[in-house]
Amino acid sequence: MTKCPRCFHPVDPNNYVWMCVSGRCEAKPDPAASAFTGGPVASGPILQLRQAPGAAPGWAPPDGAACPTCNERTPEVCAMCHYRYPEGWRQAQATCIAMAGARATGKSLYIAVVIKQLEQLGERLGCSVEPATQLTQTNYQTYYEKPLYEERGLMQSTQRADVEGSYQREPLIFSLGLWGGVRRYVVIRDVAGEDLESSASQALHLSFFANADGVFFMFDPLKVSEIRDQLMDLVPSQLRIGGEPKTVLSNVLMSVGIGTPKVAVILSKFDALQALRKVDGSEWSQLMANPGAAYLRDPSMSVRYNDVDGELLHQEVRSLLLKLHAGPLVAAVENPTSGAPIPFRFFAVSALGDSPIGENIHSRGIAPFRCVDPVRWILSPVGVL
Ligand SMILES: Nc1nc2c(ncn2[C@@H]2O[C@H](COP(=O)(O)OP(=O)(O)O)[C@@H](O)[C@H]2O)c(=O)[nH]1
Ligand SMILES: [Mg+2]
Ligand SMILES: [Zn+2]
Repeated sequence: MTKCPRCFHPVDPNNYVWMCVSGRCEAKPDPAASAFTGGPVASGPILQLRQAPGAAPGWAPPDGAACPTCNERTPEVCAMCHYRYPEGWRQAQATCIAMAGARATGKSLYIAVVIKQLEQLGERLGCSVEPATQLTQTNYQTYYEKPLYEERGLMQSTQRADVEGSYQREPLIFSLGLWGGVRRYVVIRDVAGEDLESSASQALHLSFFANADGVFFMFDPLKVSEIRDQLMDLVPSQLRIGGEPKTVLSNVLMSVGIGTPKVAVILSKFDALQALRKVDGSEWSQLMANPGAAYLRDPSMSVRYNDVDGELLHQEVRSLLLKLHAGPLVAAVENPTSGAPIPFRFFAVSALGDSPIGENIHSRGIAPFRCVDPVRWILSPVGVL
């Protein structure tokens, strides 16, 4: 069974909904689509067909429902949020990932870079990783790839979802090719940290967290003043600093509710911690010069996700988080207030590999570190990548 790329609800095998997109029929305000998008949406006529009780096994609706008004063939949409499924979506399998974290923790740059890394990994493994829809291709190019890889600059902060034209309303859908005879996709939903820092985090347009397969929670070490102080003369200070990680994690876990996504707690901007190697005589310089540490190696692009390395890294990052005064955060995933255990793992990544200078990336270019690890951890149970 697969999931809707926008609301992440499982696709119901007994319920089919189509929407007229001919443009010739009157579009009316669509409360369901608006609530799940976070802004006003108008939709063409909507048709629904439910399987009748006692229908024969293998029941399927007639192929290609036609709009009763204009008679045009209508595409299938999600029954919950009216998102138009890509072609053949029901027969495919999608792994759905939701980004989380306070403002400026590095979520959007991570997406920009991890997609490139997944493409490279795909090449190495002989499968192609590519945008599954025209909209994903355009949005990825415009908002992620171009600012970073062409203009060599940083990205704009992600706007709140209720701001007209905020790009994260659209999921990023990437095809991973055929695995075990099934078309596989990975869907990534970016969010604005600002939406997660406030009570807006309970809104319907963020309800996808509950149905996600993976939640990537980013923790920014530069938010820790002790680290910023030590780095002062070593790397340019960053212009944007975000909100309280613990508040955001609580809001995210509240949105997850009774859902059971795997939670990757990711120590981002790891290059900044690695730079502490140069601070003479400090505890951090010793930690960052430890030749045996998994957090100083990067085997992430190897043929298979290495679970043993992943477990080692997990333990090491756990102790780094405790040193970064993130004990409450560690406790929140290890002993969740809901009482229901959360499957979680700690990671360390750097999207850029080096500190940016003002609004530009470093002249040495982009050197990602361990970016694909969390994605491979989420995908490993389905045997993909
Ligand atoms: N040193 C370093 N800084 C980073 C890295 N990734 C992001 N940043 C910094 O963090 C800022 C916010 O990144 P962005 O991805 O827009 O954060 P978002 O608000 O969580 O989406 C960027 O402008 C960079 O200055 C990284 O890998 N290394
Ligand atoms: Mg962002
Ligand atoms: Zn949906």
